[in-house]
Amino acid sequence: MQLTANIQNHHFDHILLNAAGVMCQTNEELNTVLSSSYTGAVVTKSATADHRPGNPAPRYYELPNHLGTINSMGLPNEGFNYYLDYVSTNPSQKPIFFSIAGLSKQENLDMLHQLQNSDFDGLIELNLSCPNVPGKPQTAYDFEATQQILSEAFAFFKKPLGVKLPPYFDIVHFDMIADILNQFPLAFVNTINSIGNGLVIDEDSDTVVIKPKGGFGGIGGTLVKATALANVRALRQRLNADIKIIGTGGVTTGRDVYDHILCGADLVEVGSQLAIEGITVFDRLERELTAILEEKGYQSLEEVRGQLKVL
Ligand code: RRO
Repeated sequence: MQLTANIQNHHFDHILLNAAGVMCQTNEELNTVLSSSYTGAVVTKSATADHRPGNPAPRYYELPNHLGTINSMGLPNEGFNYYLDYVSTNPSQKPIFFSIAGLSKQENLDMLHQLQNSDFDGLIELNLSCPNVPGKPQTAYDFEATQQILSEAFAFFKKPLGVKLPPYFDIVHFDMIADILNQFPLAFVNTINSIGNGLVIDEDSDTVVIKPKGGFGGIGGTLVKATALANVRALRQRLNADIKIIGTGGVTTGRDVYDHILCGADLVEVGSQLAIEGITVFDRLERELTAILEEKGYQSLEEVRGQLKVL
């Protein structure tokens, strides 16, 4: 069974890849994701202009009973130039998503200018949804700021550009963000980032489990699946057909991948479960997905994508 997808002129031989932040900070990690026979691409750790160590540890925690994860990494990354060097020597034929998360609008626009003027021929993901930098709100919860940065970016930026969104929880907010995104020639929308500012408590010690921000952090994994599916579905129903959707959130089984596709995802990213299970997660997920498709008698993903039934 062929499990493929396209975003603009980029072809993906497999629909799975890492979610930004997991297994993608160093060259070695990026190479690991690319070298899997079951990934269609890699996305780099969101870059800031300069190297950042991120927040103090402990800053990542796996909840018991496979519920998911909480993180407040704080945007640790090697700096924009490190990833620009990496992509210029892309060791594989697979597309690369270059993720950026500047600490200001100007920092994002400066990085986009550099990408525009570079030889990079992959896709760019503008992360408007990091929940973990103290004092910096998630841009995409500010509709005016989102419209503004996209207007300024698309005034000069011509390469395939998408945005990474936080989860929305209100139908009016789905309408509002879709109205904004539809004004721009976006290549894709990636939904969802972690659910920001959750709080997890250790039952033995009555303490929080991560240090930054008094224990508040982004929630990922099984806990967020329903929210992720709702966002994929709601945006697929509202966005122009030429804006592709990357579904992220709550993927631990092939059934979860299948559900994202039913809701309209073109590609599916794996974050928490990749951190927990390692690179072989892609092999397992693709096998489980293929088994479901075969059992249901489907020949291709096209027969499933967006075909969720309602009552
Ligand atoms: O580095 C982080 O703390 C982080 C980022 Br940039 C993000 O976009 N999402 C997340 O859960 N953590």
